[in-house]
Amino acid sequence: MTSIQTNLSADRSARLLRAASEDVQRSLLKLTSGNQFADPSESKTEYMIASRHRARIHRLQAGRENLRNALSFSQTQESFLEQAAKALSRMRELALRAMDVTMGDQQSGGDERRFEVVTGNFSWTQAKSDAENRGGKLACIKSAEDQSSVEAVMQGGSYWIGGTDEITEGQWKWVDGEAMSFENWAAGEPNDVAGGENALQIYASGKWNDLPATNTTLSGYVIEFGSEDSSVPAHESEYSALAAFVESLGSKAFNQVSLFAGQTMQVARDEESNSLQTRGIDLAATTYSSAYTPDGDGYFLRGTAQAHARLLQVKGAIEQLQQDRATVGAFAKGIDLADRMLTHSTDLLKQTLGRLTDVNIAEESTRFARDQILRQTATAMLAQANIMPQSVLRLVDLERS
Ligand code: MAN
Ligand code: CA
Repeated sequence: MTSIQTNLSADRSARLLRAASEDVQRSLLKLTSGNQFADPSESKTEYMIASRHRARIHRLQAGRENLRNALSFSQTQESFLEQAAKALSRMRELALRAMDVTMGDQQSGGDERRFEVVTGNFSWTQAKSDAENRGGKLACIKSAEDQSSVEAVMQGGSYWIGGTDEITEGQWKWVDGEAMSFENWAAGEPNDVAGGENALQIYASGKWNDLPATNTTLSGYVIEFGSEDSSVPAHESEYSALAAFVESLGSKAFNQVSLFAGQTMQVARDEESNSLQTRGIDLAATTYSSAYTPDGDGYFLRGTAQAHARLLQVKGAIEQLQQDRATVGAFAKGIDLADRMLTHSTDLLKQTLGRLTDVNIAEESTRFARDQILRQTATAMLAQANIMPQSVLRLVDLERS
């Protein structure tokens, strides 16, 4: 067999083929990854610009996340303040009425207890604050008489009532703090299934069961109005329940951050760490607390003078609340604006990044096709070049033969 030392033509074809194959490879990679810089070394500057853009988009997105949290915070504040506004406006009416009461009304005595059913999907905790929001409380069944009054208003479902042992397991109390003496448990109850049943349910039968306070599948809850003390007039007991409700809002939190403890809020508004700041809302401030704190004997509206003083305090609280709601509203608007600006910047950046990195499919496909043809040609040339010596040999052979 004759060995061929050099074949210049085959060498050149192989080089061409290698180059064309690499181009085809790169085109394919770009087309499948959709990224113009399949290989960082290909275009260092553009690659670096693109990664810087990506990092900035990332930062902007974190900023938007921040703003969105702050927005939820203010929206939660606003929804509680709206409830406070309702309660305070009812408290103003009650204070007015207390100033007005005729001797006859005062002699007609106390605000008799009444039970009613409120239907809806409440957890026990939601039911408790909803009842307070309405100027009542979850029903406290303290006697057989209460038990039949509650059964009389029930409409065949099961409901939450105001008992709980959440503070000390097994020690049942009513929501007004009184220990439970009258009881009407179903057989085997309370059984604290899985250690998680701390709220009181009344079955359609009237019997009681302990249930997880988070359950929202009951028909609703039984609310109690009026006062156990027959000397307490209606406006006094309703005012007292509303006052307790407004006060309780002071301890509300959002993601473990107090909503109304008066601390100033600050949130980054842009990349240069400019920030939006807002004055805190303090529901414990005297402007509010004077409206919801009873006198030394536990009364709010005893006698015309106290009712009059109370009216002024409630008016003060309402004014403060209007200011506070305006503050929250302005803050939320600022956040919304900042969020829109960040979103706009992000969109622009994404477009730029897109232009920079997205494959121009048409261009790349054309290049791909061209490279493929080149490769095929090169392959053909190489094949041709490789058989050349054989043909020469064959000629030689022919000559030999
Ligand atoms: C059953 C009983 C109750 C318990 C509920 C929980 O009815 O075991 O004691 O509270 O299930 O759904
Ligand atoms: Ca139970």
